[in-house]
Amino acid sequence: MQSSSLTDRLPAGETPCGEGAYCPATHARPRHVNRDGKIDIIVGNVEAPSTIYFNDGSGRQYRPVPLGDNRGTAYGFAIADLDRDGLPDIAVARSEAPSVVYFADPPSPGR
Ligand SMILES: [Ca+2]
Repeated sequence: MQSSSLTDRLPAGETPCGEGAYCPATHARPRHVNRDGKIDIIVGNVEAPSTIYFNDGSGRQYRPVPLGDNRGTAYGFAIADLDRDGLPDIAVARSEAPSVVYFADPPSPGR
């Protein structure tokens, strides 16, 4: 019996987006999402939350953090400090769902 990882079983160009399921990725961009100086990766999906992969600094380990809901298709991202609070915000362009902006929360005391 031959075994394979979930990624090995996916069609070319697809990425896993949930346990026991996959969704097509529509957009992947290296970006500075937080301000740690390390390049992170943000991936848009079809009918699944977009995911930010935070770089641990090695460039080989990334911590996935889902972003938003599972509606529509995310096809573009812009990262900028839109509200001028000094923290990066993320705008997500989507089809078949409203586009959204996620404003970064300032760190709470103790974080
Ligand atoms: Ca901001």
